[in-house]
Amino acid sequence: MAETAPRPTILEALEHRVLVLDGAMGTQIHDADLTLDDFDGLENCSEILCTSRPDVIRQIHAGYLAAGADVVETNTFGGMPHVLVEFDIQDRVHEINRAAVRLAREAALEHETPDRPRYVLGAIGPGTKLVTLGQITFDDLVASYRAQAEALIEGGPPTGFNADSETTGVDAVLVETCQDILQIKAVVSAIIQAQQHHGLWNTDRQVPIFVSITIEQQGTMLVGSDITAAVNALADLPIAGIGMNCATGPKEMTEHLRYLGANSTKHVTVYPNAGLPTLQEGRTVFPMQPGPFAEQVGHLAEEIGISLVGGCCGTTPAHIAAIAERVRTITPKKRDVAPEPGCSSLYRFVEYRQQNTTLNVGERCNASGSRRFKRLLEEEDWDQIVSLAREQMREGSHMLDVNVDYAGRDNASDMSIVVEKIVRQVDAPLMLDSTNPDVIEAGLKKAGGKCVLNSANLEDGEEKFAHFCQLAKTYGAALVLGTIDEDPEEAMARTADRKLSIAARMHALATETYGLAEDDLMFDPLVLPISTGMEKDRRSALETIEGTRRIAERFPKCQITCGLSNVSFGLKPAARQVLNSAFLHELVQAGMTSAILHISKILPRTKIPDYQWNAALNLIYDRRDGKDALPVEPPEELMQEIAAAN
Ligand code: THG
Repeated sequence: MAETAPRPTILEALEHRVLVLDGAMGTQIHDADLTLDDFDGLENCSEILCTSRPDVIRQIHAGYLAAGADVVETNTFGGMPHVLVEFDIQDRVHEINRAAVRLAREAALEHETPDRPRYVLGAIGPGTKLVTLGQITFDDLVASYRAQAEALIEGGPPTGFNADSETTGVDAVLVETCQDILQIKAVVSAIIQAQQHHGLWNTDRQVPIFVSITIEQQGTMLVGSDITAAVNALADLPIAGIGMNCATGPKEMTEHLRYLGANSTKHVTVYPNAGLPTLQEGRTVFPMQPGPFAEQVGHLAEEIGISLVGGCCGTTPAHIAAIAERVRTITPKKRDVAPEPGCSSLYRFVEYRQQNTTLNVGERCNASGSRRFKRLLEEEDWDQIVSLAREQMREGSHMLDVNVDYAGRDNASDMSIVVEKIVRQVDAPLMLDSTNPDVIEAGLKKAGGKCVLNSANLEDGEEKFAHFCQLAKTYGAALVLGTIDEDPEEAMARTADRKLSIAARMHALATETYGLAEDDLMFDPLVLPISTGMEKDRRSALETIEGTRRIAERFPKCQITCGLSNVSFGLKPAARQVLNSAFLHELVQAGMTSAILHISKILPRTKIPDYQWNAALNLIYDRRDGKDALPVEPPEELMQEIAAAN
């Protein structure tokens, strides 16, 4: 007997051809002329048809498969508990989702041949409540999606032809029509948890996750995120594909898809509506006919290198047949993508490497770094906190550090509230700053963009370090790594040597053990004040500069940041301004890429008289003898102060 090749997984199939997804479910259900009885009396609950009229759903799948679809989606768009509860059938989540998987699989099996496998995607829609709009919490969303995901993937994907539709799960999950990045992070977490529950995650039967976002006609997702924010915030999540569906036709998606194709290393997918809807005699009509629709979708697939194409609202088996015909001969284009490293606000992408300047992180939303912020926190004056955040962006910050650590208050709750307020009202990526990972996680559950976590170090050993790395991994965040280790004598590295060696140890742990991307690591060589008058602090600035130089040389792909203002604690404001500015200048020469600072208090070299600049450099480089020291003009208040510290 001739041996048949094994059934390729959906990811293997995507390497060889453009796969065709099915079209709209809603229109097909509508055309079936069903009565309220068919819906078990649950008006507009299309998921119930999986159990009340399985014949109808199976027939719709069959129609798309016959038209040439390689992939069909389960009828489970609203099949999660927090949506089904609206029909009072939340206790039937497992039953309904299993029935949906079975129907799609039965139809797929009927059309599957050894040279043309057919795949089932488990559909998970956006639900009816968005985290970013405060309509549901992140944790409640994870719990709800997890229940649905557990049912969809139960049994794992088929391993061969002749799958058992009763006991196997979907080939992949499709999280679709996403309107909120935070919601996507919740669903992805839920699907991972569901796979861990079933023992599928990190095995050869892991179920791939595809995410499809919806960009409204005005050019952003419902909560305001543009494609740059979405691509960046999802880049580090373990998803196989990212794409677009719904809201518009293919033409309106072109620019967003081009960005996706050029900036995402994942598979790109698309299934547009049949054009922009119009109202005809009180009915919504999608105008694009199969021919032009398929031509545009096919053209996009060729140009951009899209792997999976299909149709959303208003598309029919005729549209899918036309697409199948159009893409039959396309071989998937190999895309060579190297995304620019960066993070994002809820709204847009921000590069880590700014042109001609550091990535400036505003330091003032910090309970121990700003008297004003501390007072506003005590007064719970959230509006003024938002104003302070906004002010820093107006001054030229690119990102905001947020630290609410303050004895006697519920720090996790404060972080949650502050981030929730800032994230929507201020277009700023956030650096969540706390020594307590639970406080940071409270912020992550409110921040749709890609955050930077500040910070992990080895002071309390590798377990706590691991906790920070895992948070970064789970939420797709970047991570500041402070050069401190367990050494009881000298925890915080004071020499360039130790700064580099601790950095190297953290780099290995973060990348090899926890799988973080190199360009998302932001080393902090930790500067201590040089203004204490104590001998042991005199070399702090220069060791930090030298440490920066060595870390930058050794890890050129990583970022480097520091809390700039630390260097001058205790000095008068005018002296701090000069010292901080000169120090930043030297750090940048050494390879520093970012700084946590008060940007409006930084002066360019040209705005500071030479003698002041020299006095600052003498202090920074600990030049005390006449030989090395730069010329400094005698007495003046500012000079006296810098000199006094020297
Ligand atoms: N590394 C990393 N994160 C950090 C630090 C660091 N986060 C906190 C801190 N250090 C950086 N942030 C600040 C914020 C404010 C000041 C210094 C560092 C500061 N504030 C004035 C003061 O204390 O005199 C107060 C000004 C006011 O009240 O308005 O100097 O090193 N990774």
